[in-house]
Amino acid sequence: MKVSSIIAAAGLIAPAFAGDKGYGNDKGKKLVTQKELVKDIKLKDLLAGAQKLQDFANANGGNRAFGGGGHNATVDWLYKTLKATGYYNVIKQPFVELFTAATIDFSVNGVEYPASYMTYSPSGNATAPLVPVANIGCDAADYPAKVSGNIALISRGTCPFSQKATLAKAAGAVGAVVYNNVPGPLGGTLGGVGDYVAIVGITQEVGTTLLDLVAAGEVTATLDVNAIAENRTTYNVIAETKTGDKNNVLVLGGHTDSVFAGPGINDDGSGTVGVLAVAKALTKYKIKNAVRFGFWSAEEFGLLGSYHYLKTLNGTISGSAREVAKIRAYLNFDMIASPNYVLGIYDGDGSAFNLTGPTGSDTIEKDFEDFFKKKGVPSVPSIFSGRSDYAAFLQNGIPSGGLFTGAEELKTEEEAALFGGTAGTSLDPNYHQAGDTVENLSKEAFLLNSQSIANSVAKYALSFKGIPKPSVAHRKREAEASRFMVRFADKVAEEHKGHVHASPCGQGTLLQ
Ligand SMILES: *[C@@H]1O[C@H](CO)[C@@H](O)[C@H](O)[C@H]1NC(C)=O
Ligand SMILES: *[C@@H]1O[C@H](CO)[C@@H](O)[C@H](O)[C@H]1NC(C)=O
Ligand SMILES: *[C@@H]1O[C@H](CO)[C@@H](O)[C@H](O)[C@H]1NC(C)=O
Ligand SMILES: *[C@@H]1O[C@H](CO)[C@@H](O)[C@H](O)[C@H]1NC(C)=O
Ligand SMILES: *[C@@H]1O[C@H](CO)[C@@H](O)[C@H](O)[C@H]1NC(C)=O
Ligand SMILES: CC(=O)N[C@H]1CO[C@H](CO)[C@@H](O)[C@@H]1O
Ligand SMILES: [Zn+2]
Repeated sequence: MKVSSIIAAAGLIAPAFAGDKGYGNDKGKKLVTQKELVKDIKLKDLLAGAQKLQDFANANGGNRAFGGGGHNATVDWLYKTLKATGYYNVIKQPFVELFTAATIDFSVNGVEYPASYMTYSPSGNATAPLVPVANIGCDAADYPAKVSGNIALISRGTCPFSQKATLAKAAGAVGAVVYNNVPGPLGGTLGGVGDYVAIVGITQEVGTTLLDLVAAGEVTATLDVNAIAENRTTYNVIAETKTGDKNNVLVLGGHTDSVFAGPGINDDGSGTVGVLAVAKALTKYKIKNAVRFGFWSAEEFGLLGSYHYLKTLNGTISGSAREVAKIRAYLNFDMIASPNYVLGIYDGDGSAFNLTGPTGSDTIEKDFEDFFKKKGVPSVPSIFSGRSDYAAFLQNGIPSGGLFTGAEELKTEEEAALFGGTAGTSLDPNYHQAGDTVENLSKEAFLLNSQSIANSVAKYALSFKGIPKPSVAHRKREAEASRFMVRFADKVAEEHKGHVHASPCGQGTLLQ
């Protein structure tokens, strides 16, 4: 349940600028080649870009969450940088969404424990006994009478956090704490505003500790959630080459916002900067197909910017529309420099996870694979679950792909053998935390992946061979298939537990 986007100005729909055909800003330039565009991507430029984003966060409370100062600075920098090239038509596309964030204090018997905010949770401040809820708290009957006036302790699982927050409130609880059912911290979202009690997430380990304490006698907890909720105007930045065939467009992008908890330099400063570096490098060359860069806002709140863009592109997420049909492929880059990385490629052909992208996604995957093969480095498939900005494109039947180096999931022994790094440790131990800084990027992954972006962009800027141009009817069928498949994504992810690089980059997208 999103707050409706009220500023959808008609003129901002797509950078389809009349009279651009044949605009001569590529006069005297040579046709782009994969080899040259790859060579143009330099680590020092990537690190300088990442430092820029770090500086924006440092100057604005340590984060780049959407609509805040750190994010505004990010958006303005992207806009100015792209505009200054003269090679792109650039727009800032505004939209309004509800932003929430909170500071949290959680202690039990006077001992402080780390707890994560659930997006859209209201404020609340209570000191009261902690009362475990039966089963997994998806049923009103799971909530004992003793919950009333006290703080409910609930296991994660099966039903959405919003259901637990609603049932706890209905049972008279004055706060709710959900413990993870797998190792690691638990942040999530209630999906929208509702009639909720203040609710936070804690690790499985702390959950076990608290259950033991309660079993040993009554314990008193303090849960203080100090939340803000405000409608914020924010922007996607869209830049399209002035030249190239506008009926056959490559779109690529990443999200520009961070979570509130940290600066978000891997998530997704890395994708932002990698894509920007390719955009800058491309300006030296002539191209055949138009290339459009999408820097999406408010991904961490549930992929809001990319969905907004596709809606305004043609009124609805429908898969049938004309502007949408001009987009031949979409490439997504969300977390490409995780410190304990794997080189993940979205499994567009479904060979690993049976979640197959629209026809052409197989070619996109293979093109990324070929790049790494040629470089002599391994790569692994990454589940195509719809948990980053590519989801809106899949739901329009647009062939898609991208790269992902991993979030909170633990590195397996097999992956450590392939990529080095530490087995049993998160691929990004700083995922959605304050430590997601410029110091903690993997330089190797950052450079390799950014070069891999360049390789694919140069290829599709010349030709979409291998990515069929579908009819509108075909797109519609593919869109329906993708929407159908996304419903199984969670189940598939569950079955592949431990081998999936599927995490929502967005805390904002974890609903249960
Ligand atoms: C960020 O930009 C929005 C939209 O222009 C503005 O309303 C808001 O005040 C800005 N936030 C900060 C912290 O400057
Ligand atoms: C919450 O309550 C405690 C004591 O009851 C108080 O010290 C604290 O300031 C309160 N926090 C807020 C945000 O009102
Ligand atoms: C945000 O805007 C929506 C729609 O205009 C409105 O219903 C809601 O009350 C606003 N919320 C806040 C916190 O201002
Ligand atoms: C793959 O998914 C399709 C539905 O999209 C299903 O019909 C098929 O049985 C699945 N195959 C396997 C091996 O799970
Ligand atoms: C780097 O990451 C580690 C965890 O791997 C974290 O403890 C540390 O604070 C981070 N450093 C910086 C400068 O952010
Ligand atoms: C804004 C825009 O491009 N609208 C188009 C959406 O698609 C229909 C056909 O499906 C066109 O008629 C509109 O012009
Ligand atoms: Zn992300």
